[in-house]
Amino acid sequence: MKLLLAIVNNDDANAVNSGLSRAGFSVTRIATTGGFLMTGNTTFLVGVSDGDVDKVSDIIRTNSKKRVQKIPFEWDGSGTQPAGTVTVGGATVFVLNVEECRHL
Ligand code: 2BA
Repeated sequence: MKLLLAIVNNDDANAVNSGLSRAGFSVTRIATTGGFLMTGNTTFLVGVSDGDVDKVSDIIRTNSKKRVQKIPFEWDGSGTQPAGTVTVGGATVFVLNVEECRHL
């Protein structure tokens, strides 16, 4: 079994939630905050069998967009995109091994 921690843009969260629920996956969503932009995002916890990891990833990918956002503070980082901006998303997904899941 795996636990997916998926960090998603708030603007995509309802679409991701609906996509996962319609496909029969149980999800928990947590209101979180990105440490760099210091703005809200949504983290989904999704416990699934090993064989469903790709299916869940596909649903998250399909419903998550890339966005260019302004950095709300002075930043001297270099890059190929407009100064003072970063590309956020689609989604950042961590896949963790789960020893056991108990519904008590
Ligand atoms: P934030 O921390 O607010 O980061 C927003 C975007 O800013 C990131 O987009 C990335 O493009 C850029 N960024 C983040 N840290 C940076 C840094 N130290 N220097 C330069 N640019 C930086 P994403 O990579 O798509 O990440 C979106 C959100 O996902 C992040 O929001 C954070 O909440 C989470 N995240 C991403 N990678 C993570 C990681 N390795 N560990 C924990 N959370 C992560």
